[in-house]
Amino acid sequence: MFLLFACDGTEPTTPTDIAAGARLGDALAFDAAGDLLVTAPGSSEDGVAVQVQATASSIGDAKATWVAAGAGDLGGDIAPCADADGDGRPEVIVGLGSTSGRGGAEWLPDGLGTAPVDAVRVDGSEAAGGLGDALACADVTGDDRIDLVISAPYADGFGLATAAGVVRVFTEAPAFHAAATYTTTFASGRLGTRGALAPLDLDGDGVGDLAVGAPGSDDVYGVPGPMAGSFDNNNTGANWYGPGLSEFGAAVVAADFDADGHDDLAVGAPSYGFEAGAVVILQGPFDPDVLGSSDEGVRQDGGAGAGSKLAVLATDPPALAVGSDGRVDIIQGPFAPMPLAVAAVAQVSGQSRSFAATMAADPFGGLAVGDPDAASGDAPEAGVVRWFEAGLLGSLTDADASGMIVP
Ligand SMILES: [Ca+2]
Ligand SMILES: [Ca+2]
Ligand SMILES: [Ca+2]
Ligand SMILES: [Ca+2]
Repeated sequence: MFLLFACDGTEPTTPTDIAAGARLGDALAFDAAGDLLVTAPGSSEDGVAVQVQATASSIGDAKATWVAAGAGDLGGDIAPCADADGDGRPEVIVGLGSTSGRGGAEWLPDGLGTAPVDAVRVDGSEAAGGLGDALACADVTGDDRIDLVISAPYADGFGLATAAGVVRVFTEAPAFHAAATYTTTFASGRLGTRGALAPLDLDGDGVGDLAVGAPGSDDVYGVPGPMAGSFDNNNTGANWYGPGLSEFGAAVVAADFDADGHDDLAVGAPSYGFEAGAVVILQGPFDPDVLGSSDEGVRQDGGAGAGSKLAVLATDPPALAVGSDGRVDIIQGPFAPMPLAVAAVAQVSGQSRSFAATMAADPFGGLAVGDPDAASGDAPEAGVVRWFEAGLLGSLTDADASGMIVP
């Protein structure tokens, strides 16, 4: 049973089976139409992904459900694809089993809820590599066609860099062939860990690029497009580094925070400064070969673990949701002209430490917050997703959510 509590207090019910023990909200994303994509791995042999209808003022019915048979440890990311195959209809890509093995991903040409007869499956090639932990759909090959960007943060890099992490690019839907592979030379870098893969235009040349965090080595890399072939941090790209053991790069998002027409970067560093946590905002456009440090950005310190997750709120100007252990800080500019102090405009506290383990911003200025380890009702550890509509201000708790999704 799957219950959705709408803003107006009604409790619509839809016949979706998500068993106790699932981790509802393990991955969240909004599609371009504003609907919420949610995964619930771990309930049984099957993992479940659901598309929930959302508008600016309500979150309501489940529109579509997709069952990953035999993938109870679904465990990967979920992301909308605008239209990679050019047929005018949006798609979805879902990560499979990234937390427990080789991982993989499935591209669903008609989104969730349809028989995946034409689905394209990419399997991880490396034991415990975790392919699918982070996903993005963006053109990074420079041919104006959307590519699949899939990370395997525990895969070995070229040579002997154990668990350096690898980002793979697949191009030309629906056939999809491997077009590019990017890795680092630092063992245990965990390049492309969940939430640390951001398409953007680094240098403002109109060609799509990537920003990728490697929190195990406290690095963020800017990878310039067009991407092709196999390469690593030593032979191309920008590099920003944080203080040692800061986990700089645990989360990376891109947006034009200062409204100057160029993409900027926000980087989470949840162990910055004796584990207080911080977020650093770096102002674009960027030299595609720059080597810089976190000191070049605007830094906002936070509570324990701050910056473990980030989301960009679709407000004008964009605000930033900074996830911590059990809390979200909403910080807002003016970010222009940088550097100016950043002010927190809202703080939302949860009762569970896993509150804000995942976050996704809707297109209307609101925020969905995943709490995948929370108990809900009589279903222990089944997970909860809370949705906060636009206009977050002041000191709030998880009880102030405008809508809630529970198994
Ligand atoms: Ca399509
Ligand atoms: Ca492309
Ligand atoms: Ca570019
Ligand atoms: Ca900017």
